[in-house]
Amino acid sequence: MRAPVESGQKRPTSNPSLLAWVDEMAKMCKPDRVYWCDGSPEEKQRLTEEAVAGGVLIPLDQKKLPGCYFHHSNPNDVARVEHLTFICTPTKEEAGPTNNWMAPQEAYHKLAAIYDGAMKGRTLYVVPYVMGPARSPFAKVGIELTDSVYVALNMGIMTRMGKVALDRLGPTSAEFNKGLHSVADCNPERRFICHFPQDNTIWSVGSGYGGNALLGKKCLALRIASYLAKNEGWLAEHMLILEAESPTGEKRYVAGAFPSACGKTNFAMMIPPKAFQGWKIRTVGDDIAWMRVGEDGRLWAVNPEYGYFGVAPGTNRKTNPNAMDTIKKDTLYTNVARTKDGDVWWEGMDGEVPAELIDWKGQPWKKGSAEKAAHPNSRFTAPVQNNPALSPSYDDPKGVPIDAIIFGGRRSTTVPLVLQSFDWKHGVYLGATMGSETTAAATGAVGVVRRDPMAMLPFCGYDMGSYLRHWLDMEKRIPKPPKVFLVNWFRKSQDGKFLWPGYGDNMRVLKWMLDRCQGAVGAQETALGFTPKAGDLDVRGLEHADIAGATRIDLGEWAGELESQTEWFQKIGKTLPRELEQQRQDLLAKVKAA
Ligand code: SAT
Ligand code: MN
Repeated sequence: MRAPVESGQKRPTSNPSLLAWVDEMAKMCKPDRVYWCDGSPEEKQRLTEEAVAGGVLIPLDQKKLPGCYFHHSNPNDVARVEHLTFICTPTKEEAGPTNNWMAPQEAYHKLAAIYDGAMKGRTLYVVPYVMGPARSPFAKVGIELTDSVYVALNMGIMTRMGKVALDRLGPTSAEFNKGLHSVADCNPERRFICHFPQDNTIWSVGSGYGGNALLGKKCLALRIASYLAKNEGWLAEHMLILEAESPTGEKRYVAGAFPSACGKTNFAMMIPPKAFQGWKIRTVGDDIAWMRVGEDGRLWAVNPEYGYFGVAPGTNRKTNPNAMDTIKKDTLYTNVARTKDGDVWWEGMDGEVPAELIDWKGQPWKKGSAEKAAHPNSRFTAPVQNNPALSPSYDDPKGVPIDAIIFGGRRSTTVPLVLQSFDWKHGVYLGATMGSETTAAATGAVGVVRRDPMAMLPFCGYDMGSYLRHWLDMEKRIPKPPKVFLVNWFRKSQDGKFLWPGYGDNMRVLKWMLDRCQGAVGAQETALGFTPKAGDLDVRGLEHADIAGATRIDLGEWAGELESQTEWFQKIGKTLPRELEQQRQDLLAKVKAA
């Protein structure tokens, strides 16, 4: 057996648990070199040069886009693969009916055979990282071992990476997430994303893409963290965190769960319309929130991430000007289209469609082509510091206090623009039954409504019924709970037009929700919850909206919606909290009586 060769580098830690594990994994994967990342700017430059030399990254126009590079993934590897994602708990029941399950021993065995020698000829990068502000009691250390320099560079943007993590871990602690990742031969037949919550371990093989490969993100910060959160009494959620500062300087915070590619990044970076002069919206996080009960009895949230892994198509100066500014420098672009002179392009970008492009696969592309130039799930990876609307609180170790929790899906019908729950339990019910039309963020059919509780269906690391029970139980733990709302920016008219303009105009809905938290604005009580009545939403300067259509509750449609939730509740099965089925029945009775 070939011993792994180190690149003459002195190991930057003496932590025995860490060293022993790295050795063991290296012995299995057999890389030519083991390289420990320190997270320094010099290292970033060196790894970038290495990636360019190896054809993994292609430099873009460094005048226009300084520090920006393009990467195209294998065309068979462009999104998360939910059917190949497994929760490997000792029993199938712990993973629950909505997750794929594999027995831990079987998973270790199966993947070990693929890892065996998979890194021959390659470098194994040891990527230490912290999720959360490094000094925060919320923070968690992970170590990702990867044979992809692209992954190492992405992790350098998405997390607090390098020395900071080894310092946080210290010389003796064994408390770190063990993430092993190899692109191996990038064969979808031999692609597995396996989570071992009891071992605080993730094994990912056969994919180099986003949520499959950047193990700090969905794998640790959601799947493993949700399991830890349940045991420790906190919440790890697929939520943006937004700061709203009023003209009088009062800051309030909301957390919002939306499925992948449903506008979380846009909402978190929103620029309010002119009528809301003096309001400032800032981003604390755009994808993940870890929330704990503070000493004051409120729910406090941190963003465990350090960068944005955002969807490129549809991002433009109108939909998200702050994102456009964020991605002007030091950004990695994956699977977008390019111009011949090294600029980037995607569907839905501002201005004229260029006559000729290089498409995401590297092929020549002409305007009018039936094929899309950028992949619909093409992405940018950019550091949070680039965001002109970054909240200074993003790095606050204690987090920010949450006033409102927002659940939202992509629904063409039925679900109104905004609905306030009657109470916490009803709010949990609204989150638990939330549906959304599927997007390109995961492989599979696009546009099909599926139930996606709290936008966590693909990210919950344990049994869904127990997860919903945990949400209900949190009520007892939070003396001053946030108010809970359901929103839908995507409702359409009979002829297929959006009823609500969305984007910056969502400020109008946000303002109503914030005012509701303070009892400062009216609402009408419907069978399903509180909605704004005419005059409650600030619509000064609003054009092209059918407010009545967007906010309407159609009791006939809702009777159907409530009936159809039975199937979903049956799928969750015997661990479904009784209270949630009771909520459904009570609402159905009210809707039928109305
Ligand atoms: O690929 S990721 O899972 O990181 C992005 C997403 O689907 O939300
Ligand atoms: Mn996401």
